[in-house]
Formats: sequence, C-alpha cells, structure tokens
Amino acid sequence: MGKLAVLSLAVVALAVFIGERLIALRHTSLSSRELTKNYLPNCHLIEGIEGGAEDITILDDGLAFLSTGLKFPGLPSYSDDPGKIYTLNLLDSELKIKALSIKGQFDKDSLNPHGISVYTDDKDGAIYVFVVNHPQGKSQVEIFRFVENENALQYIKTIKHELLHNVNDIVAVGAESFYATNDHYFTNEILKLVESFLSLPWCDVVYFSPETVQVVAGGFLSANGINISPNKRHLYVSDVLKHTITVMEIQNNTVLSHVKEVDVGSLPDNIEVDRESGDLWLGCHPNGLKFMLGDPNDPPGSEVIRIENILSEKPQVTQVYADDGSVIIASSVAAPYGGKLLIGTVYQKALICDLK
Ligand SMILES: [Ca+2]
Ligand SMILES: [Ca+2]
Repeated sequence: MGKLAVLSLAVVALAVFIGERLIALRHTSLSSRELTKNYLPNCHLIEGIEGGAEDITILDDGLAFLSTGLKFPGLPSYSDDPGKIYTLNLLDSELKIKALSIKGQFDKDSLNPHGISVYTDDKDGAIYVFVVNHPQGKSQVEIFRFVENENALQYIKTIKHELLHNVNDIVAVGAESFYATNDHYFTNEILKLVESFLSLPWCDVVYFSPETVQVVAGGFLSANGINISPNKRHLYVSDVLKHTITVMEIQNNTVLSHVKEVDVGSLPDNIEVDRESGDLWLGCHPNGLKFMLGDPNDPPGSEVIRIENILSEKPQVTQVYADDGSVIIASSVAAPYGGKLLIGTVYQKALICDLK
C-alpha cells in the first residue's frame, strides 16, 4: 500500500473515531434535551446568594449549611469574592443566611468551597463541618468544628493526599474520617478534557482516616456527589456523565460491595438523603452541553429528582422540580426539610420552595 493510501485510511479512521465520540458525547450531555417547566409552590430566591451554593446540607434541627462562591475552571463565576460557608435556619420564618466566621489559623481569602458534609459526634454532640476546598485550583479537605453560639467555624485541620486530587464531594463518617469522590483522574486541564472526550471511567471514591487512605471504588466517568444512608449501611455515589446513582453496601470502612446502579435520566450532581424516609434528593443538570457553555442567553436549566425506595426492586425516580434556567441556573443540590426544599446552584443563585 502506498503512503497516500495509508494516510487516507488513517484520516478516515480518525474521522470515524471523532464522529463516534461526538455522537457519544451528545448522548452523555443530553445536549438535545429541552425541559418542560415543573415548578413548586411559594418559591423565592435566597437573599444574598449570587455566586452559587454548590452544596447544601441540613442538620436534624433544621440548620442548613451552604457552601457558596465556588470558582471552577471552565465554568462562569458571578462573584469575585472569596467563598463562604453560610447557615440558614429553616425553622426561622425570616429565612435569612448568616455567614459563618472562621476562627483559627486559616486563610479565609483562599476559601473556594465545593462539596460539604457535617458529622455529629454521638459522644459529646460536637458538630464537625467538612469542606472540599480548591485554593489556587488545588484539592484539599478542611475540617472545622461548628461553634453554634458564635455562628462560627473553629478550624481544626487541612487534609491533603495524592489520592485526593480532584475532590468534588465528601461524606464524613467520623470526626476525622470521610469518603470523597474525585471528578477527574488527571489534574492537568488539557488531559482532563481528553479524559472527558474519551469517556474514560477512571474516577474513584477514596476513604480517608488518620490510619488509612485508599481507593475503595472506581469505574466512574465523573463522580460528583456522595452521601450515606441514615442507617450508615449504604453509600450513594452520583456519576454525572453516566446519569446514574451507584449504591454500595459498606462491609467495613474500606470494603464496599456494589449493589446496583439507578438511572435518573439527567446529570446528577450532589445527593442529599432524607433522614426519615431514606429518599435520595438530587440536584441535577438537565443538559450538560448548556451547562458547559454557560451562555446567559441560553442558560442551563435546573432539575431536582427524588428517588424513593432505592434498595427495592423498583426504585421510584420522580422529577420534583424543573426550570429552563429562567428562575435558577445549573442546580447542583436539593435539600428537603420540614416540607421545604432548598435548591442550590453551582455558580448562580439558591431557591427555597414549599414541597406541597
Ligand atoms: Ca455533599
Ligand atoms: Ca458536586
């Protein structure tokens, strides 16, 4: 075969490969999906949140923690201020956010908070707040103790580890231990794009404790959310590019067994779990292409999905809220409490609605 023929074949093969990838990515991003509005009653925007509340979690007594102001490579940022953690008391009719002050040797200006989780120590009632932080684009986990009477966070420690390289979300399982998800395998921005383009399932879940750090689950295209069942027996991991929630049973801290995957038909981000019913609440990106483009004239929408009876033969997957972006853009978390639903977004606003 002549050189020209070999070259022609190579070009054709490359064109076929790129064509196949583009079709696959259209499916992965649900890029042709249009949303029908499905609003909840009595929704209003949370005053003071303009630069996103990527993750939210709520204590048993109705006090919500909001991780706000994330700046993430490739995504818009509507605020130049450093990130902040706020509380919001859902039992207070005012529903006003309060910034948590940070005490101790912590560089507040570098706070770029992403996933959060709270852990209550049964022994003394101490509440620990775990925050994924990306100062200067790096990945680390900050552990604070919540000082309720001062609405403050007492800085305890920063955890860095080579396995915690692209941390997106965490779930705390002890005062110093947690599971974390990585949303990419590579740390180089160009290689991250290659990873996504090739749909490499190389993302993982890492268990961390002062004694052990190890990968405990893998095979994810991009693991963007994690949480635990109320009885602490099952872990849930969202794969935003596979549109699934993976359920794993915790045999012991570092041994997880795969139970199932539940398809949600949208790009799921963070997971909150209703303590009483065990239902999963997912902040989802209904159209991944619009999410990546972030065009304010054709904004990504928002979608909230609930999964009931996830361990049963037939989990019920229900859309609770859908918005084409005209109310809130790029929802990433939905946290229910006492008949209300708090919805946070990656880089824009936050909304509170009644559930009925
Ligand atoms: Ca979280
Ligand atoms: Ca996330």
